[in-house]
Amino acid sequence: MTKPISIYELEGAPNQFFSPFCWASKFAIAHKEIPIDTIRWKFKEGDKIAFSNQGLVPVIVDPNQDGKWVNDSWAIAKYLEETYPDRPSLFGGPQGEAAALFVQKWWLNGPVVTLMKVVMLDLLNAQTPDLQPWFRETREAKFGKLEEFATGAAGVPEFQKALEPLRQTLKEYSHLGGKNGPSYADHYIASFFMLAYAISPVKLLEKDDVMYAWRERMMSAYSGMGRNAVGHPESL
Ligand SMILES: N[C@@H](CCC(=O)N[C@@H](CS)C(=O)NCC(=O)O)C(=O)O
Repeated sequence: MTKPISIYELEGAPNQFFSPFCWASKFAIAHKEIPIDTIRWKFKEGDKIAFSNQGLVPVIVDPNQDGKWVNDSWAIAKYLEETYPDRPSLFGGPQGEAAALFVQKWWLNGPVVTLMKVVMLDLLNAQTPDLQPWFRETREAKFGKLEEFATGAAGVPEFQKALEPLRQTLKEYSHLGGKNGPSYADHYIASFFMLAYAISPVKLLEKDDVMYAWRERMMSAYSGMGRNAVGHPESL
């Protein structure tokens, strides 16, 4: 029997899991029909993952492979695909693997910034008071003064506009993985909606948007892993 894969997962308040990269890996593990064992991890707990020679989560540890560890969400997806080829595929083959990486790069280089503008102050406020100065300093190094970068709900139209290529695709296919269900590209994008769900009350999508129905499908997938998470139902 396949033993659960452990994942070091970022937790803010109790059961508040807001790391998109951790969510992407959790969706991918669930897609491979492998149980997940979450090891709660807080910002600045680098010592707990020092064995991986770096300081970011997700890190997974696979007891089915002599406790092999892998860090970085993309490396984890590729590891799962290579190690569990007989389980449902994350990429649908080598062509799909490159396409999934493209989706990820496109997302990180464009829409994600518009999303971060919407949720940034909620994300800051989600941090415990002791972590807020550090969180602000590290994020301001990247985005500039947070109060100037952040838009809150006023930035939703810009985010929705950035979703247009996804929207046009999801008008033709139920998922980025095609007509038969989600692939890793879906997991990756959905993971950022899980970030928003975990920390922000802002409504990101209108009910008549195909993206809304897709997000519903993704939240219900894998026994409702997303829907059962602690978050803001009023944001849906
Ligand atoms: N490229 C990495 C990014 C991982 C990452 O940035 N993780 C964040 C959590 S969302 C982290 O561990 N941050 C710890 C820190 O900033 O000290 C991946 O895809 O896994």
